[in-house]
Amino acid sequence: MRFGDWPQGATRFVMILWAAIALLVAPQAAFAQDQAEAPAAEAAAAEPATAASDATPAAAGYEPLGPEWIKGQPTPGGWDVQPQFSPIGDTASGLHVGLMWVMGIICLFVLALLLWVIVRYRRGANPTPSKTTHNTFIEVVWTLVPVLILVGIAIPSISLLTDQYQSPPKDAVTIKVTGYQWYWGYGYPDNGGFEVISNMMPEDEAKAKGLPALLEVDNRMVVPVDTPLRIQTTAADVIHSFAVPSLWFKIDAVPGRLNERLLTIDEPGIYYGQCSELCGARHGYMPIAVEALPRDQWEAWVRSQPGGTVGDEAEAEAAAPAPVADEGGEATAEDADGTDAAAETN
Ligand SMILES: [Cu+2]
Repeated sequence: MRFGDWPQGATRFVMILWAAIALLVAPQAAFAQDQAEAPAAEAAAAEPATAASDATPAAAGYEPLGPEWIKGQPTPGGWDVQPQFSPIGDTASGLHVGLMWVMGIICLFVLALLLWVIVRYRRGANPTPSKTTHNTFIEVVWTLVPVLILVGIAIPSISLLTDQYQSPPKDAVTIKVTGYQWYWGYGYPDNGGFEVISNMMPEDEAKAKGLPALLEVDNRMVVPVDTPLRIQTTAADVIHSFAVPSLWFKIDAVPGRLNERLLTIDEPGIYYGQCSELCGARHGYMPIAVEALPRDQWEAWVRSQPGGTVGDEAEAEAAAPAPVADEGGEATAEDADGTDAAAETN
């Protein structure tokens, strides 16, 4: 090969490869998007029948949903993000899949270039190496193309970021989540101000009921489905983090502060999460169980709580002091039996 030949060859190779990648990327990204959306759509389509048979009888009173309603939980051997059940989760997991494709294609492209150089320009095949040091066209290409890729990634990333921190609308249902060592409290200030104390269900009991041990709780955080929820988090002792992977939701619970995020759940079901900030000896034993119910069943649940009110009832009773559920006694007793020392070592 003569001096000056290889840059042209290389340029042609790079151009052809980029054209091929451009052709590949567009349909695959669209395919990935479809895949991400398909399960949710199927589940939604299948929903009404199950909802009618299983959950409607409970509308009059309140029955906790059974294991057949579990939708968000880790699976053995799982390596991908959990299926998503919120609008933000759908967008974010779609972006995640798209980015994995971009990363994969770039890695393969660089690997292919590397292998090509190693084979084609080894000493045996190319005894007189070219002395070329600059090629303006290639330099412009390998500067511009990465810039365009990064801009292409930045646009959906930034819009996702702003969507995630959108303020909840005025009519959103407020739930104040308080992290305690080591259990959760769920306050409903718009519905009479009662607080539900949520401790991990003992393993034997959970297994007997067919519910996931270490994730199930005695009292779930019950919320209405398809309704904007204003989730506010705080903590009573140390920093905790309220995280539910299948709802694409994670926010720190910090003592003395109130963090807030909007959450909307697409489908009725049970969604599990865990405290995700190392908070002491029993950090691994303060799971989160979110139970999303159709609006009428959720209202029935609210009315079954001490001081629970719905809509105008809440305004009428706003002046009255709100009673607080006293299930916390058990957890407080746990605190006393020697775990204070552990808390101090955090
Ligand atoms: Cu915690």
